[in-house]
Amino acid sequence: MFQKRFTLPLYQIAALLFGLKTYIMYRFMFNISLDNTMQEFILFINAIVSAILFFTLSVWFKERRQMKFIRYGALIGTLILFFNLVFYRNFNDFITIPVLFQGSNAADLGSSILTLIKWTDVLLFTDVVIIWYLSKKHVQTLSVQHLRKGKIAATAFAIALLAGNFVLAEIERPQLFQRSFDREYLVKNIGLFNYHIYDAVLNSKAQTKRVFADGNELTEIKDYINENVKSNEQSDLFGIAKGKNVIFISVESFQSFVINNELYGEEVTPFLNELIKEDSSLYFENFYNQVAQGRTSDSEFLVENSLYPLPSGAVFFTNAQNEYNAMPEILGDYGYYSSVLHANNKSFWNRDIMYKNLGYDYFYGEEAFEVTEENSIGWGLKDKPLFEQSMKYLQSMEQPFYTKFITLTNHFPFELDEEDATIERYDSNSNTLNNYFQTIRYTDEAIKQFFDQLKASGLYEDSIIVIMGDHFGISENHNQAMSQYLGKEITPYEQTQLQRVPFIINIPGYDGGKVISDIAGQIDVKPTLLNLLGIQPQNNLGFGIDLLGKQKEDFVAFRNGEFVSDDYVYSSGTCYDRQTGEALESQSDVSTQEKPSNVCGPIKKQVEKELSYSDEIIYGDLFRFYNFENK
Ligand code: GP9
Ligand code: MN
Repeated sequence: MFQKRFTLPLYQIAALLFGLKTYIMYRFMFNISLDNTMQEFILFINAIVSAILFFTLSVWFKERRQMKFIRYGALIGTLILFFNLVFYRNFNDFITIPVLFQGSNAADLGSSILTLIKWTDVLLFTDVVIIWYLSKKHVQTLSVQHLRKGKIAATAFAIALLAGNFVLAEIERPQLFQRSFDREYLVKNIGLFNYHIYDAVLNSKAQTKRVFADGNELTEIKDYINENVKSNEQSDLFGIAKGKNVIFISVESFQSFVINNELYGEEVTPFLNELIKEDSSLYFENFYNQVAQGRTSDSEFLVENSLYPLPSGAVFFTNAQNEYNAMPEILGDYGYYSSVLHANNKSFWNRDIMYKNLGYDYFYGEEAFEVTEENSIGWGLKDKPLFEQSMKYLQSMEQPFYTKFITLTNHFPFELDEEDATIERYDSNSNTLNNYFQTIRYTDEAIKQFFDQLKASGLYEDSIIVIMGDHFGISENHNQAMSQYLGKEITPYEQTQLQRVPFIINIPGYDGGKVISDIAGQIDVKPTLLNLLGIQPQNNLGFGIDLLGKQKEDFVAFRNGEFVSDDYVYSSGTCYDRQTGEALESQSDVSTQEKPSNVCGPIKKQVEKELSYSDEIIYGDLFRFYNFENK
């Protein structure tokens, strides 16, 4: 019936049928958000390209095996799509390998699985039936037998297509592979099958490092911490907030340079400027963010664990299965109910998985909020409605609670509706910086409004409110505009100073408020908060200090090995005097210099040691060998 010269070979038919089906599923059965035509295009081609690559591999087999490869390939591929679809209908997320082995998730699915399958799902197997039939009945006409050259050419062509797909993906979402971001982004850009391969590689890398660790390393690390980091003297404020709720607000891209600063004669953040002056507030003016590629998620990791994030990739993705002894877990042992309120896709930064592992009781993600065209901008729900809509959750929450808000409006590219703008735009060559003042002013107002609501609801008196910037919003690319605004040149020293983010602890009823100038970092948040709450786990392991206690560790380390110490700032290979900003010495590697003037060298060595200890803990999943006693 089939004339060889009129028909495509089966592997090409299969690639087209299967590729189109995959695209149709992405588009109409999964709920993948597409923001522009480029994304739409990438979604379409990644479906087709993956199918072409896979089915092209069949040309390496002889006739019968070729047919077998194609029909089983189509069947298994369809089953993978189908399982993902069922999983997606329940969790609104794609399957990841660790999740498959996580009892709770599978059990969740087990009971509801029948309600998640629709009878129309049978149609998903239409192409499999066609391919199966053709592969059995038309072996001769539909198989191909290329010479070696032909096989190589066909495979090379398919690989070139895949490379083209990856290039487009990288253009659409720079650093997609290094930073991982979100499963939806990965699927959207490289397709479900490539995503599964990527996920498998990421996991096996983490697993290999884990397998060779045995916990002996911990003794050395513990000694280091006792000797160099922790101080044993308790702060005067120990327990001052005992039993209070903790409301932690992680403010997106909030940098300290706007605090107590003006734009065209107007305060940028009037509410927060007032708040830090209050007797009930502690404000740390030299508090630095310490994040790496995992951005917001890295800042969360630092805060919850007092461990450093990883040098590459987001630890929320790479080591979400580790054993931790995070703040929500510790607070849980003291009767706290913990939750996160963040109106974004739950799987962003792998939060849905990581939060459970950190001990969070509940995550109010995007679907917990009413998000409309009118009340959202840029990345999603605006900060004012976020807080407004959260009040009902806070009011019905079991107390004491530990609750983390993550704001969104002040996120790059800092978009804001005209009617929400209450300060002028800046005028420079950087639109990013120009917009920034308006969005951070908006967030300042949102926090003010939230404080009013907390007071009106009676929750304020029973809580402490912590406000922290997660990381910078204005990158080095905008240094010219930044230098225009600040009225000074942005040297590497200033660049480091720009890594300061606000850290405010407001303790209603307390009247010893002050501005604290000691250097501090996100790594110090956990011990500081726990001490205020009167909690001091005996054998806690972390690299931060209680900022209100007798200090020990005297530097703030950045992930790239740079640091700020009491006296020096080490940035871009140069050692600066911290007070004057004057360069002290400049050489590519200060640690190799033995001269007495080499003041940054010894600190740099210790910073590197500390970072590598933290990495050892994470890569080796060392806490699984450690017995934490939180009470
Ligand atoms: C997304 C938000 C922003 O949920 O936390 O993440 P970022 O891009 O800042 O890391
Ligand atoms: Mn962020």
